[in-house]
Amino acid sequence: MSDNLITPHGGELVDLLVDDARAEELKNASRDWASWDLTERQLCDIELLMNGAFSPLTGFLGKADYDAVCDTMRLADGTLWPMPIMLDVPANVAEGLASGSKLALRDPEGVMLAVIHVEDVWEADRKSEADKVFGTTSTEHPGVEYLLNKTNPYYVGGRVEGLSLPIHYDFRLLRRTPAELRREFAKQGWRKIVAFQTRNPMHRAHVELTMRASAETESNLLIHPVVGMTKPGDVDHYTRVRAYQAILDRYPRNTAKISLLNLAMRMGGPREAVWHAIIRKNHGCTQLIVGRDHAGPGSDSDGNPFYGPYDAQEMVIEHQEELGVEMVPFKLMVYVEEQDTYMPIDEVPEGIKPLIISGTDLRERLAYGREIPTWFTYPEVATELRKTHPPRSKQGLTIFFTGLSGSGKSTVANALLVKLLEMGGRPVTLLDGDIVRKNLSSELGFSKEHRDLNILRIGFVASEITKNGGIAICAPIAPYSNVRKQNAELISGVGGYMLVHISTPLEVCEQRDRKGLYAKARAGIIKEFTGISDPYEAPENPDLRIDTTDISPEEAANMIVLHMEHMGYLGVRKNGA
Ligand code: PPS
Repeated sequence: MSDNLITPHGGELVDLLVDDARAEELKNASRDWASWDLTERQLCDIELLMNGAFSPLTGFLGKADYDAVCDTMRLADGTLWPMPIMLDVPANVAEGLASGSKLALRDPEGVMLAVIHVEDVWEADRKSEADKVFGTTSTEHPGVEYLLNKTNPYYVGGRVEGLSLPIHYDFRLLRRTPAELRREFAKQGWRKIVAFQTRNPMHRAHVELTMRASAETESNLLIHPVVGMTKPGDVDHYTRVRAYQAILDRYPRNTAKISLLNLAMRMGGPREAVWHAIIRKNHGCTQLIVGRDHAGPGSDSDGNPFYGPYDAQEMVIEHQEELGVEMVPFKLMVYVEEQDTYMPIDEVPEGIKPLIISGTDLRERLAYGREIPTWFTYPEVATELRKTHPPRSKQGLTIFFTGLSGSGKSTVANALLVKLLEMGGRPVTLLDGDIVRKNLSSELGFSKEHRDLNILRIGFVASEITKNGGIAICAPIAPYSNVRKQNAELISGVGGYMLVHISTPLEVCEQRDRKGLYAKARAGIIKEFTGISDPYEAPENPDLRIDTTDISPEEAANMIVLHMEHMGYLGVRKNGA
């Protein structure tokens, strides 16, 4: 790589923030304009637009730029720009806008952050966009999932004037704008800066890799983690940033620094890698590390990856001269026990089997409280991870029963409640169907809409209990699978979730008819009765299925306890106590 490619501290930076007088003027004028509350992703995008991280963009893309970016990875004037940066709005907002309108852009609290001078408003073909930008229309790709299911159908393009950057209260000293970073680099005499992009905790492999990159290129290192939006399910940024801070001492003094980037990733693989290079150049970096599967969205449900492991490297290399950022490519780094060292997989001597711990393996180790070897990560990183990812035996948990009226849900749930209380350890709450309907859902009936609302309320309460380390036992009929799934997703994000189908057949439930409700339902006195005059969608893959026709509540509760133990939710007793 020729040295002249390396321009210290980037090219010209766009700054969309106006001065105080203009801000006041815009604020006053905005009384006559429509307003739009920015979505989580738009908040990230507008910050990076306003502070110049997305230079040369001066606003959200208009139609001509959008088409050109989708088709050619370039703006309409030919400038390399691989990712559409769009202001998506619903039809009711788009209807009131035309070329020449102004739209006030606000944060969730209603604070006006910017104005867009509308040039284009159009309904986008988001499927075609997905195909062109991500190379697939499969919603198993997280970028496509977001585009097709979470963005609004209309796009508004135009120049942006910024009043103020979104406010962050966390890690303020670690958040630097492109201009701030460039100033720091210049002040410290850093001329060559290699950037490391990451959305994951940094383990030994990453530290070794970044040290190698820095040493080989004789550059200073910028650890530049994404703290905006990453792949759903990633470790939260609070945990990650604490872990990054903890490992900074591992680098030779004054050679490396951390700055946080409020980027909303698209997981767009090769195109995203080019985008990352532009963003890093804007932050004053001269090189970018591109490893295996950079910004990769993972694989589809058949296990086929959306991109090849080194597609991103190829794409960046292809545009390297034009980008003005040198790529520092890396193969997968693996641990070679015999030499107690990390090395790129293609340098491992023949006959030696390197060691790797996958993300899934690490999650399992955390979930079961198993050892995390020091060759894999530093103790300070493991400590941070364990704080927010305690073993399952210390996490909260929801045990969600579903089944027909009279199937035995309440009886088994009560038996389980008592068993868990007897065992001690975590607070336990029973949200029984009948009891919930007497308080939390007292105004609801049994229409589909009301039942769904009832189940979502139970799910919300259970998720709060789970988040705070308790056990929630829920025992409603919960006849509809869709809303059960919604609850499962909500709760799994904050702790454990187990679905127990009490599958006692309708004939048995009807024969028992403890409350006399089936007789009334048959006689038409009670309408919309589950199993008789209303549907019940049995879950396809519950964690447990228990038919109480021939077993006692005690036995059923015991089955659940054993399953909890199997899943690691009860922990191991020490010394056989
Ligand atoms: S749902 O569908 O999950 O919201 O139902 P749930 O909150 O569990 O309430 C079910 C209890 O309400 C009584 N009940 C009825 N059940 C089903 N269908 C109709 N139409 C109905 N009307 C009243 C019944 O006692 C249920 O309690 P369990 O314990 O399930 O027998």
